[in-house]
Amino acid sequence: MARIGLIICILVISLLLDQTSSHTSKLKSRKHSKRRVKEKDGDLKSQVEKLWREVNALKEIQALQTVCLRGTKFHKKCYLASEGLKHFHEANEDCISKGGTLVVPRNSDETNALRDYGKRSLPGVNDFWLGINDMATEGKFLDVNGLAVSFLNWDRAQPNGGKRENCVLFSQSAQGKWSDEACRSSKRYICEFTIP
Ligand SMILES: [Ca+2]
Repeated sequence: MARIGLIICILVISLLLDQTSSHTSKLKSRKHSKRRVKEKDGDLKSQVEKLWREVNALKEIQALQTVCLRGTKFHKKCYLASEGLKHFHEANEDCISKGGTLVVPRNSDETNALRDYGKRSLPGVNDFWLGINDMATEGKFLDVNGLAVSFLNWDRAQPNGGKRENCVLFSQSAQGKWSDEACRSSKRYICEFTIP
């Protein structure tokens, strides 16, 4: 009887051990599959993020194409004239919200392109804002990105407004020459968009 008891006891212990080990291996495989699911989730997430980036890049290209079609294209830039009058800051913000900046002619070719486009898109308008100002330091004219402007095209006796006039206008009657003006004046403007 004692032997049978011993055998039963050994059987029970071995059964228990077997169950425990199978439970552990089940847990292990569950952990593995959880990890696999996590990895799959990560892959999907990065794929979705990549697709979003591509969609946004396409949206930007499409927006730029729309701007170039509505406005005009010159070399690696597109120009788009404003609908209404705005203070310098509002005009600047409007251009930024469209993905561009207030226009800055960098040479005489761009000046001529702007004269032509200005006459066509803003008929009867003599002057419009450029993305140039000396708000930070009087007499030191910077573009809207805060960089010094190397091409300067001042009209005779300009700039002459000192601290009262810190923003710059493009003048059609002065053949595209510049003058300084109070930034709070309401003027038409042209936004510039760089083609990547
Ligand atoms: Ca000034």
